Amino acid sequence: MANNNLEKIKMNGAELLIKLLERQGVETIAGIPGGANLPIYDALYESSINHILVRHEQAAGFIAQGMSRSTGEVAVCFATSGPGATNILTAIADAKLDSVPIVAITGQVSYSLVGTDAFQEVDTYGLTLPITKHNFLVRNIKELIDVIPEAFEIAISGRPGPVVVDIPKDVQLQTIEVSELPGKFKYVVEENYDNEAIKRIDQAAQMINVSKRPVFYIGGGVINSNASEIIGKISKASNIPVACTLMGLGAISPDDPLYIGMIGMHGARYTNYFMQKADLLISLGVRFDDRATGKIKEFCPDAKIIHIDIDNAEINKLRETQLSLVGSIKPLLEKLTPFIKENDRSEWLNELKELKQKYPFVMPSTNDAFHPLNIIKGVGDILSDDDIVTTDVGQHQMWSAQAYPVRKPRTFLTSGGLGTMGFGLPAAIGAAISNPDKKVVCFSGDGSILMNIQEFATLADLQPNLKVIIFNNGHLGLVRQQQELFYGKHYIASKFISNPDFSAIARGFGIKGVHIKPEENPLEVIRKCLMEDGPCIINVPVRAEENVLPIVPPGKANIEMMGGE
Ligand SMILES: Cc1ncc(C[n+]2csc(CCOP(=O)(O)OP(=O)(O)O)c2C)c(N)n1
Repeated sequence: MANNNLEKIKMNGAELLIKLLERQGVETIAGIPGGANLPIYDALYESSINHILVRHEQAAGFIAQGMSRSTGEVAVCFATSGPGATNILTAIADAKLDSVPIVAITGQVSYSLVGTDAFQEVDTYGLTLPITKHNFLVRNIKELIDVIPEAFEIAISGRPGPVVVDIPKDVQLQTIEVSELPGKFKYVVEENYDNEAIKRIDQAAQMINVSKRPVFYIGGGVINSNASEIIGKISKASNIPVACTLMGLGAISPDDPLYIGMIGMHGARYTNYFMQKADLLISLGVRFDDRATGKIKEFCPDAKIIHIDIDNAEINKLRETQLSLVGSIKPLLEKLTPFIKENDRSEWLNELKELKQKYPFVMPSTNDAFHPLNIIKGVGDILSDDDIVTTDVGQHQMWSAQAYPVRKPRTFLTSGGLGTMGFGLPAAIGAAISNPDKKVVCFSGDGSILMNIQEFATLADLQPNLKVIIFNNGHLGLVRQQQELFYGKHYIASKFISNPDFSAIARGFGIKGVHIKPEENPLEVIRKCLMEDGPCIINVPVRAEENVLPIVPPGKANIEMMGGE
């Protein structure tokens, strides 16, 4: 415990919580008050912490995610007991699957009433057990002093993830006299390797040195461990091409000549074909997710696997590994680099060149100004490398992953593991709050935006520099596409019967709304909106029958992809 020179002062649990959060450096918290967390809000009244009143608790969770994903820091959200807590569950589950460090603090009915079906009581601890990295039900005020810094430590250490702290109302009101409070938790990356680990680092280098056809296969873990730069260096010195998963986008710039794009379900043909020929996969911060690997048995069948990951549980989970290193990726690569020999690998790079020429990623004609791929690429040309893009979930998400030039880590925020419609807008609000000097754009669909559209009100409150571009196809597009391709065109529940006027809705909430007309140039309208400050909702009508291609059919190998030629 660090002495912070406090006189012994008396405070209640809620005041103690807020002091502890201030000491962790928390500047902004999103949430909604209610009966079971009102003492916490009362303590917040005196605090320097800024509060964002959202209109649905799920958005509070995703705002915290947007803050955290864009900065790498732990972010906090609040919800009351019962429905407040259940509303925030989706954002917590989403953070777990994408390894995002957030701390969700929920109010609970008084401890003496827990288990009695009291008003607004749900078992938040039980509900969040399988979807958190860790969770706490705080039983008395003394526990709080240690639980809060511990929650931050758990959220950010090792493989990051969400932590829930459920605080009963009577604990919030209990009093305590304290003179010392814990200081800010600082995450220190372990860099002590035993002889066994050093031997394996050497073996990994040998495997890389003798490989004729190596590929880096990198994911979100690379971004979490800030390892992009060192991967770029090794790749350049030894001519090793780099492929990303959806979560790895931004770890390497698309302008890098050795970058071969996103692999998997919607990867370019040449990327998936090239991966298939690898004799060594240097897998970094990935989890061999089926969207990336396709049919796992047929994924890179001739490749030996080196797997480097912070989470031991990922090793050999889905694919047998020939050599694994468990730890933070960046320091492990720093140890590995001196042993890796320079190599021109000209044959391998020639194969890449040929495949790329023969099976490139095919963009639509530039005359097709309303095609989402052209618009997304065009927005990428307008925005700077540091600006931030978020997506919702559906076709527009995959088009964004294919065409948006993500040049830096933490600038492309998307719900990868859970694939949650409704993620985009609140995540963008969180990113905008943490990065007030950057432009933020959310690519959404007419289905997804309606899942958290109430947050237009939060946009009106905060006036962030945030634009939402809605690709409006009148459908749940990705569902329609699956029905067309894999369910015999049995279109059910994928076409909307009515279609709201999103620009009018935006104006109804007090923010600017723009509807792009067929005779207009969509990118010119968007460019003008992007040059103006403040929030704006831009509705772009797009063709319903457009598909995301290529696509790997469910259960098939990546090289069995359809379309995109
Ligand atoms: C909360 C949630 N419910 C259902 C789904 C299943 N789902 C995946 S994509 C999709 C359609 C998304 O439609 P829209 O947001 O309009 O985007 P589009 O595919 O048309 O670009 C649906 C329903 C989901 N991912 N998340």
